[in-house]
Amino acid sequence: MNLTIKDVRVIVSCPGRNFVTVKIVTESGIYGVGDATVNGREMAVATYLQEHVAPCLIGRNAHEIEDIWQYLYKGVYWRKGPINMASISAVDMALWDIKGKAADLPVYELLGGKSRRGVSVYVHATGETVDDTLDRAEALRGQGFSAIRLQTSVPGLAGSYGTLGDKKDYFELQSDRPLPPETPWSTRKYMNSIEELFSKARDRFGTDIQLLHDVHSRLTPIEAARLGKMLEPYDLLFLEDAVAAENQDSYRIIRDHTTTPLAIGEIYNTIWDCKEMIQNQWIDYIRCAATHAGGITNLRRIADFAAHFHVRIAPHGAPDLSVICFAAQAHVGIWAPNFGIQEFVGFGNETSNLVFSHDMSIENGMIHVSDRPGLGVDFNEEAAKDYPYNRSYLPVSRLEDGTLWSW
Ligand code: EZ4
Ligand code: CO
Repeated sequence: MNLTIKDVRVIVSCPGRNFVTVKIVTESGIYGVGDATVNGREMAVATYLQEHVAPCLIGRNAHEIEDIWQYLYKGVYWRKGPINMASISAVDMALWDIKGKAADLPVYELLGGKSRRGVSVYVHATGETVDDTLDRAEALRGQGFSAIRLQTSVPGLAGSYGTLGDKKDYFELQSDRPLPPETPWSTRKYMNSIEELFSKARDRFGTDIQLLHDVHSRLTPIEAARLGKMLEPYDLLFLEDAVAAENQDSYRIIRDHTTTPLAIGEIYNTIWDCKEMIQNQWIDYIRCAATHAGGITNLRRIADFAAHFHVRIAPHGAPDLSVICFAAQAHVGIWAPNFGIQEFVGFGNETSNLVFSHDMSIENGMIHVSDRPGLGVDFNEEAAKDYPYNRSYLPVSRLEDGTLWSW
């Protein structure tokens, strides 16, 4: 079987949301697909792949996943960075897909086989009011989900993080405006309202259900410490992104004050971004995504490193990651001995399913991973042509006096 790479195609499409997809084709006809989407900066990755990465791959043996990974990481000289790492990630996923197809085995078998029956997920309940949010959570419970992230608009701050606004679902573009939308933030209003959401949730659902919350990096370390203490009685599975952590030491401050479990990692690109917080056991879950943290090869390395420090993986599962990323994470998740939980907002909508096809299914809050060779996801290039790229930005956040804040 001749697995020499003969073509590397980079396709940017918008079947609901923008996705950057890589398709690597070998002489044998076997091809693989990967996800390189960096939400709001898609064309930067596409150009990087097309202009700088693709030429280096033509003629290479697709089996040499590790050497190609090292070549694109060390060989670039500049290392790290979201654009570079998303490009490496997509190439890596596509090569694992090819290796699986060539071996006639699903990727999880190549990683070491299944460690569990399925991949447990948590879903999102978001609403404009506490009651609205809890009604949605109840509906999700009815569908068999038992781990639910709760987000409610902060009273007096329309469109605060986590709510959908006028969107039907997560798979619609979050911004169809010419420039980033601006949303307001007030830590005082948030801190004064957040406890009610969780106390009412426990009153209504009891202690069987697992609850989560995403702070989206809005707090300082000492504020996050106070929030963690405030939410301790409600027994969260984890509190996500309490603080933006370019400075990993911030998590030591939170950890010193609260037993609420902590999670972070969706914007991290390498193990270097989270090394100190993992080895010092300041966090409980590392949330790196296959698309942003170096593909299957590097997600596996992060998982293995974290396992030594009681840190479990809980990969990012946002709608701006394509189903290819989701499948890659499902293969890692069903294998990783220290898998924790997978974020899940659905496999897409009618439009995105025309472009990405897969046979994963969900039952009782657990994903059944595809047994097809490779990743088990396909990308329909013809269908993608009907959905051209549509520039879209993530929102920015400002304090009520106009100061730019973390979104
Ligand atoms: O805001 O993926 O946990 N999920 C999240 C996401 C992120 C987006 C950014 O592109 O925080 O909704
Ligand atoms: Co998040």
